[in-house]
Amino acid sequence: MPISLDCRAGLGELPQGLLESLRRADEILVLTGAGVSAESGIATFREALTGLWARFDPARLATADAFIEDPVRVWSWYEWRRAQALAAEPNPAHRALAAWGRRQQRLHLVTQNVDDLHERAGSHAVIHLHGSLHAPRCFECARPLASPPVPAAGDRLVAPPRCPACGGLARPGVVWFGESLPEEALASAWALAERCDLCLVVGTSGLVQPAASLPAVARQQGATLVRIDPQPAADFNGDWQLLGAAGVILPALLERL
Ligand code: BV8
Ligand code: ZN
Repeated sequence: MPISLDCRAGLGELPQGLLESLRRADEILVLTGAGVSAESGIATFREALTGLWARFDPARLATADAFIEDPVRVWSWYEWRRAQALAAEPNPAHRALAAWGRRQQRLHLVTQNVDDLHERAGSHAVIHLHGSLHAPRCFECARPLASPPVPAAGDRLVAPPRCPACGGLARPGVVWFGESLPEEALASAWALAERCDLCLVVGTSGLVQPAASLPAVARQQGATLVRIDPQPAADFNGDWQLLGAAGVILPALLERL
C-alpha cells in the first residue's frame, strides 16, 4: 500500500525507509513528464492550450491526421510551444536531477517531454520517448531539417518550411498519438525499468502508453517506486507518493542524501 506524504509545505521529516531506499539505490530510473517543466513556465500537456489553442484538444492536435488536415495550425502550435521552451529556464527540479546524475553514475533520465530543459540543466544521455521540439524533419522523406531561426511566438499562424531536397513540409520532431515511439529509446527505457532498483516518477499524469507502463515494469521486478506530483494518483501502487512540486521536493531530497 503506497504511503503518501504531504510535502506541499516542504519536505519535513522523511521516513527512514524512504531515505534508506534512496541512499541504497544502485541503479535509478527517473521518468519525467510535463510537471517537471511546469515551474519553468511551460504549460503541462493538459494545460498546453491557451488563447488561440484553447478550443483544440491536444490529443487531436498532436496527430499526423491533424497535420495533414491543417499543417499551418499544427506547425504553429508547435512553434508556439518551441518559443515557450526557448524562453524558459531549467528550474530547481531539472537542476537537482542533473546534480544527482553527477553524484550517482547509474542514474538514467527518461523523459516524455519534448523540451530540452533537462539537457540545459546539465543532464546527459537523456532518453526522449516522445521526441523533441528541436528536431524538425521532412514529413515526406524524413530528412532532418533546421528549425526556423525565430519561432513564431504567441498565436501567430506560420506555414511550415519546405524540405530543400523533396519539397515536402517540415513536421515537428515529436511522436504524435498513433505513431510508434523511437525504437531504441523505448528499448533502452524498458531495459532500465527491468533492472533498476529505484524508479522515480516525476510530474506525469501517467495516462499515455507505452511510457506509462514503465513504472509498473520496474515495480514488477522489485524496484522501489516513488512518485512526485502535487496531485495524488488514485491508482498509484508504488511505495511512496510525495505530494508537492518537483522544484521543491527534488532539491530537498537531494540534500538529505
Ligand atoms: C503508440 C509528444 C501505437 C507530442 C506525446 C494502450 C491503451 C490505451 C491507449 C493506447 C495504448 N497504446 C497506445 C495508445 C494510444 C496512445 C495513448 O496512450 N493514448 C492515451 C491518451 C490513452 N498512445 C500512442 O498513440 C503512442 N503511440 O502507442 O503507437 C502504435 C503501435 C504500433 C505501430 C504504430 C503505432 C504515442 C504516444 C505519444 C504521444 N505524444 N507527446 C506533444 O508533446 O505534442 S504525449 C504527451 O502527453 C506527453 O509527451 C506525455 O507523454 C503525455 C502526458 O503528458 P504528461 O507529461 O503526463 O503531462 P500531463 O499534463 O498529462 O500531466 C502533468 C503532470 O504533472 C500532472 O500529473 C500534474 O499534476 C503534474 N504537475 C504539475 N505541476 C507540477 C507537477 N508535478 C511536479 N511538479 C510540479 N510543479
Ligand atoms: Zn523531404
